[in-house]
Amino acid sequence: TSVTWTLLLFVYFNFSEENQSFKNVPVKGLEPQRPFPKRFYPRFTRGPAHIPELQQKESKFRNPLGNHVQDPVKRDGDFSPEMGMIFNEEDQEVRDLGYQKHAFNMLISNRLGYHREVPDTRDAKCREKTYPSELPFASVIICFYNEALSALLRTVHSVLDRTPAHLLHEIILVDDNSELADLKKDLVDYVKTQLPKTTKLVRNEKREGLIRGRMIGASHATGQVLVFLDSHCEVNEMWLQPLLTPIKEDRRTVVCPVIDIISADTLTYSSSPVVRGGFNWGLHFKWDLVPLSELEGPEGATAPIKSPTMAGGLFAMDREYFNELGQYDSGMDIWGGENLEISFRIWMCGGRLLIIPCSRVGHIFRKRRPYGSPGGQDTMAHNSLRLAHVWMDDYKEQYFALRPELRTRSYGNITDRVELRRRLNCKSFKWYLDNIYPEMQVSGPNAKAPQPVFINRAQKRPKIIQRGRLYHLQTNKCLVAQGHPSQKGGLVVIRECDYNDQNQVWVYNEDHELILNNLLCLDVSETRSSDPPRLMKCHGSGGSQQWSFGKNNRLYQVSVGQCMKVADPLSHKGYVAMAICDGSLPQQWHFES
Ligand code: LR7
Ligand code: MN
Repeated sequence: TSVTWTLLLFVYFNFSEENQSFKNVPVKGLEPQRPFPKRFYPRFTRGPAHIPELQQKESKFRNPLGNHVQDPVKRDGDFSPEMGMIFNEEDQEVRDLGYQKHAFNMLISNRLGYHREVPDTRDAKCREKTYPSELPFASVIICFYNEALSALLRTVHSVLDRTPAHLLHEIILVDDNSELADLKKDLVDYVKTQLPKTTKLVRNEKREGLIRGRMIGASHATGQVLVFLDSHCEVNEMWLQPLLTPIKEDRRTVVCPVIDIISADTLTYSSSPVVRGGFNWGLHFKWDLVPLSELEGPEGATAPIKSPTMAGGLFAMDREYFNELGQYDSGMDIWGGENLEISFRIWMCGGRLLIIPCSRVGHIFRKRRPYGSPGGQDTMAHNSLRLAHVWMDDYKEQYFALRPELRTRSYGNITDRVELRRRLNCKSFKWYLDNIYPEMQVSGPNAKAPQPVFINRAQKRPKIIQRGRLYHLQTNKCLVAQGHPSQKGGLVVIRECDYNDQNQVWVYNEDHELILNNLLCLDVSETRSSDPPRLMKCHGSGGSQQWSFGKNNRLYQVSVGQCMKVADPLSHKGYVAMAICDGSLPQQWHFES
């Protein structure tokens, strides 16, 4: 599931050297670059100019944390943790609805508008690279189901804004029978009146899922190369040329950009380290470090990297080759498994799959998948079964060892796919494992492959900005754990300050985390924003554990867009809660070193 993927990604980041570099990258151009008629702003958007606090002074919008805010954290450029601040009930509604329907902060997405600049996350050497002036032209295919309109249109405009016109043959939007009203109406109007004629909108009569959805998109395409994107992406500077070049050289090369991270909570765009795709025997995709042997060579960090698998959503492929290779398995439903299926197929049937470090595309990483399948089926299991039975030979036993209940589960008719494999004269799964993914551990009768050497990246801890007490000005009390400070899920309360008590010592670090007694992080629930803050294991991914100190001594929580206050300053219980920031006394805190 996407949860596992996100987790895997974080697991990776936790031991990667770039651990810190992917956070807090400045986000430029928070306002839409081109004014559109008002009616084309997403339903709930009032645009940045409507944020009252930011209205006072124009310049404060671009950097609301400018001089008037005493945030102890030094920050880069325009990074603005308070972009999600809630000013009224409507904001709250948009935020909550967004998390519910899309699992990311739609309030911020709407405020960003349809155009924004993103930080150029490419290696410096990429900027010196040149690409052939004659390249195959591309059809960009974006399949979506109930996407937030602002995220979808930012995807589209990022492509229009950052792709040379002669390489962009068309954009094909496939609406997978979305139910949301704005997608059914506002989007149709918008495409008709605001987008170039080469942007087409196709609507599925019934929900097909992303796999058949992409096949439908591809059947409408007439470009030489198909480029698939998820509906919540933003392409970076010079993203397409580096993808098209290897395809021009060899049409059986399939390429993926490096997938940068757009935070679901802050919409901040940040750089991903260059990793490559793998999988585990549960048939879940995972990221792997790149073996040293892959990184040697004159081009160094900018050279394409062979990847055993692709994540699935973002890749480019010659259109005729896509058809020759059997498109996708149309017996796969809704979500899951198609990425491993096409990856195995590419390698086993004479193609290759590369990650192109100089091409970067951001993707919103959500914490959960916000939709299910129409009948509630586990489509990942169904699709994985089909993939195992068609492509994995005896190695499907590795999967069944982990999922014995699936051994007897029916998976539909696969004769066409088995026939395809025969017709294309594809190699065995053993060949794939031995040659393309030797580091995969195989248990049981098959021989173990030797472990390749990996880059050793030391873990870097976020720098401490300040250490001290969290002092509540109105009551002269300090924020402490209600129970033991090591108890996960424990609440925080205010108590008499005791300057000798380690259990009252907080650390504030460059990741904006507040850590009590070096143990747990102050955290809020994103799905239940009315819950009081609590102590949780530090997850290092910002959002629910990101806090900032601002104007009027406020302690602002980035992902819920609210401030922490003492619920009832007269009560000895000392409970705290989150509330709309209003600068009132119960919301005033001081970090005392
Ligand atoms: O029924 C559906 N119909 C659709 O049109 C379900 C989804 N979709 C659309 C959806 O709106 C989105 O644009 O299909 C696209 C992908 O769905 P997501 O964004 O819910 O998928 P994901 O990002 O959680 O999951 C990843 O794995 C999927 C497996 O089926 C697909 O291959 C996704 O494209 C893929 N995403 C990426 O590779 C982005 C990087 C993630 C990582 C790591
Ligand atoms: Mn996605």
